[in-house]
Amino acid sequence: SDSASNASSSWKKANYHNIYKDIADLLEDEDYDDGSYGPVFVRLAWHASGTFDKKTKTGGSDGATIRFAPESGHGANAGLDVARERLEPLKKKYPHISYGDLYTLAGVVAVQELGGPTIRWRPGRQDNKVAVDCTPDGRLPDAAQGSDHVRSIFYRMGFNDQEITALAGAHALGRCHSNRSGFEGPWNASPTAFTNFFFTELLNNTWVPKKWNGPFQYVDKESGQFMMLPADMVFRTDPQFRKYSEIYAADQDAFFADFAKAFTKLLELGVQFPEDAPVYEFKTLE
Ligand code: DDH
Repeated sequence: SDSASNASSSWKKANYHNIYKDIADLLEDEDYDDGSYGPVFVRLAWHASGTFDKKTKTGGSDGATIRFAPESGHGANAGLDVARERLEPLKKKYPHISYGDLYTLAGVVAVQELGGPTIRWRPGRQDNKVAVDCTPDGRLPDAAQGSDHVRSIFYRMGFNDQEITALAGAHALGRCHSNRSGFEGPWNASPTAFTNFFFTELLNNTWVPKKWNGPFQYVDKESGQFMMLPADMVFRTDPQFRKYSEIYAADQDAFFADFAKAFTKLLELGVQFPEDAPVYEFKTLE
């Protein structure tokens, strides 16, 4: 129909360079967390995409089902309303961008502006207008579990051990919030900088169980300031994962290159891009 074809080409009318700049302007806020919405934007982009199942070709960022109940209320998505609300004025200002494109682009902007690699990104995701095709709960990883679980979740999306390890390096950014996931604390001392510190902290520290009433997690023995989830620890203890953690801890450029490829793949899982959708490589702001 006419309205369907209008909707499917509306992505052409958005100026993604301008939207990139406007998202970048939303990152800093001295009153929020460690001073940046960047980490929670990256988590939104990942959770919007990481529901993909390659066998049934369901889930992923196409449709932007993460904004609808019941998916928005899944335990793994606790706190992501904060990121969606921060971005909502841009959906009003730029009605031609889809939510799926906006949420994934926000992740790209955050990685780049916080000092990470350039992330290739394409527009053209189509939003579901109503709450259809929400994914079942349980498609995102459970932080309390180990390597078998982590592998089964990411193999379902179509990733291999190298890509899984590279993606896990995003835990250089941000922190756990006891009122969201139940876990608490940042992974390193610079949670608003995209670095390879997830791997250096993971391999160089002595990790001991945190003594508290919350869920089981690790704390670094020396300073007591940094944390690891049980599902993070597999990138140290599992030999196949550890092989890549060692490479990324020693070589930030190798991490950046592999992360950039795996993150683009993640954000594109299951998306039917229009044939004429261009690939953007945005310049960071100065
Ligand atoms: Fe994560 N993550 N994540 N994560 N994640 C949390 C926070 C952040 C797991 C669990 C948690 C990825 C993989 C995994 C980010 C990015 C990515 C929190 C804390 C939990 C729990 C939430 C809260 O309390 O606010 C588990 C388990 C896995 C896994 O691999 C098994 C991946 C692949 C990414 C990615 O972006 C590629 C980011 C960023 C944060 C910090 C959010 C914030 O608000 O700060």
